[in-house]
Amino acid sequence: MNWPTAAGSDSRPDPDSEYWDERQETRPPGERRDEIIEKIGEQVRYAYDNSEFYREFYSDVDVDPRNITSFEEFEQLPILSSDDIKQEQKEHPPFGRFLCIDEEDIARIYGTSGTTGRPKVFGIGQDDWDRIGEWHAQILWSVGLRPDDRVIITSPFIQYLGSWGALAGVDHLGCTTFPFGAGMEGQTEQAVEWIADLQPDALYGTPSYALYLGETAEERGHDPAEDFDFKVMFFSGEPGASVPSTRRQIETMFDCEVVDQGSMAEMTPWMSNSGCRHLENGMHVWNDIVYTELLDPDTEESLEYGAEGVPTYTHLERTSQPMIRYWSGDITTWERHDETDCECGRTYPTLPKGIYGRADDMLVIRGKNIFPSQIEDQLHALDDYGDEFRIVVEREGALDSLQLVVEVADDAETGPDEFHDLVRQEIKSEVGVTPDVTVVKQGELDRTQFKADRVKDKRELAIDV
Ligand code: 8LE
Repeated sequence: MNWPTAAGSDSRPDPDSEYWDERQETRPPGERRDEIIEKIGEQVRYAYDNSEFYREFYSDVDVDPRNITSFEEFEQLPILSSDDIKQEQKEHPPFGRFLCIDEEDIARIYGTSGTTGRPKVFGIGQDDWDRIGEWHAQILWSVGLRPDDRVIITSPFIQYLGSWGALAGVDHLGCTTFPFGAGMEGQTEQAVEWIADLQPDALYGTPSYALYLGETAEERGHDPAEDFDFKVMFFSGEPGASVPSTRRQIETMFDCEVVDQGSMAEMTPWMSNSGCRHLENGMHVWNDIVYTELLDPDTEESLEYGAEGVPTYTHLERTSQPMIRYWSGDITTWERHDETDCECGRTYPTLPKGIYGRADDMLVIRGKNIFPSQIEDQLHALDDYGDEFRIVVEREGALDSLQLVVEVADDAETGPDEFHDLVRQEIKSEVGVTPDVTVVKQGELDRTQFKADRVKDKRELAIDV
């Protein structure tokens, strides 16, 4: 087998074709697994031969990292965590000894975009970047994009790999790209006018930004459905596009298809989790592009279809900074392709509810496990919801309290008291804990131009909301 595959092909299918590569996308899963394990073998051997980090990391394993031939052997390799990356990059700055190419051969440097702690650094070689563009183009084809489409990218062009990864795919597919960005003062108002003038066919961003954009458009007298006329919006970065009521709200507000995508920046090509134009909700797992396991959060054992666990990712053709068995810390469930009600005919597993949270975002309040995305789902389903909320968790004596600050819509038909009681009741029936609810006017809470940050857990942090 040729490993890695040659990058740089410009060939594209016929625009009427459903598939970029029909054989690859629709083959029997068993056949695909044979290819995946071969690629895993090559990837692990390559990392072992070229990275001092992996040689050290695998020094105690009972299998030969230069000759992995089965999934059973592969599953004996240790799990790599985000802390391992941070520690390694601290000790061997800036890239860590994951880097398997010479520093001078790095074509692009990206990083994590968080504001606290040492950022993680990603060095990507040109071949890897070219392959990322091709894979993203292939996946965007399944989303319904075609070369004659015009696509606006409305997430920040910072170190964030979401924007750049989307751009790489859209460029490779041959669309007209409009890398607009986000995050500057006044940029959302400008985005509204640019979109109304230029009429892009598709938009990429975060779901919370889409709602903010739609709200801003309405404030400026536009109807986003009529005046923008998007065919499809594709999202990554946070839950939302697979939170049923949020998804419906975006679909209705913009009258277009919504597609959820995204794994993690480390795992770029991060579009390897992606909905397609036929999927009702959730994402297919393109596991011959990035191999994905679902592991038990406690035992790290591999889980069957139907179970809930942590997606753990392995690059299959990465020469610059490969990640092998990388623990995402996210929570999801998965199912076999033929259990999914999707007409597309692809034979990948599916995450029917998307990624609904990070294990460390899960709030445990009075013994109940609560994901912020569950609360989001309930609120978006209320007609008079004003589109933004905050969660505050506090310890009062021995008991934890769940406090919600919720906006009521300007044109609400219910009064604030009635809305308050409705929110209390709906949330209690969903999560089993009665929240203290504060109702505020629409627009009172800050909107995000990037990823929403809606939770303050004051049990751990003594900070003001
Ligand atoms: C639910 C995938 C990308 C580049 O958009 C991104 O956000 O990468 P990043 O900044 O490394 O953040 C990764 C984390 O964002 C994931 O671990 C997960 O918690 C969250 N995330 C990304 N996409 C989704 C998501 N959560 N649904 C998604 N579609």
